[in-house]
Amino acid sequence: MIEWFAQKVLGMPELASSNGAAVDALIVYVHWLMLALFVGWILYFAYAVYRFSAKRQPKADYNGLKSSVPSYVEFLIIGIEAVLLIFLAFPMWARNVQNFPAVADSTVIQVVAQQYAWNARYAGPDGVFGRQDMKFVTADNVFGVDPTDTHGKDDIQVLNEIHVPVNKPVIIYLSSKDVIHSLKLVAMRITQDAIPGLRIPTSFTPTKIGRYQIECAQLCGGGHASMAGGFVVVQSQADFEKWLASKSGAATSFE
Ligand SMILES: [Cu+2]
Repeated sequence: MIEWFAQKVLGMPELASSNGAAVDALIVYVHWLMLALFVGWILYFAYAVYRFSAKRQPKADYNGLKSSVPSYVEFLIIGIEAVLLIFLAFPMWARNVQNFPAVADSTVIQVVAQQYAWNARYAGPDGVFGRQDMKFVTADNVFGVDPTDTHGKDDIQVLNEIHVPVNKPVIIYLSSKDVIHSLKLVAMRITQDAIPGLRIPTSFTPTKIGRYQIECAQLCGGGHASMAGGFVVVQSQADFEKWLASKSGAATSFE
């Protein structure tokens, strides 16, 4: 019912992650509340037009309404909003934080946003990212990888196309090279700001093979819209490994 309403009535975009169902459910509940309020207000409006027409109330009454029903209704609405916030929104966020996947069970990717593209980096065959430091950051080396560290030699770096295997948690460590960007994966129901100087973890578990657009959700400059040229490609484990192997050694242009 919730899924049907989200897709057919609200026209929500395709959902392709296991973590996204809770997001959609919350959006649906909020819409149901708004629908109830809309109907309630329309009914009240019709009642007021009828009850307080010039024919029925030729003379204004300075005392106004004495009923306390409107106050009860207000408190009821506040109560429903509090329930949505305290029992749905807060626990949803708490689950996201508490159930953050373990690095060992996940596809771990570093993403650095820049004007106007998405850089992504994988640890490569050895499973260890090269050592990084701010002082190594250059236009070519946006991840600041230490060129002398052997762990970094096999790291895989790609632009604007992030591949992940299906049904396995993905951890993205997100940062920015220049200004504030925001990684928005609509199909995964993920939005996370990318902030220079911070490395912020975010995670999702893709459930459907496909190619999904990445958008930048913070106005970041003249080419902001072109950041929608990024894609997350969800593949079978075998296809993902094939892709990763094809990129091996193509990583570090700064060496
Ligand atoms: Cu941006």
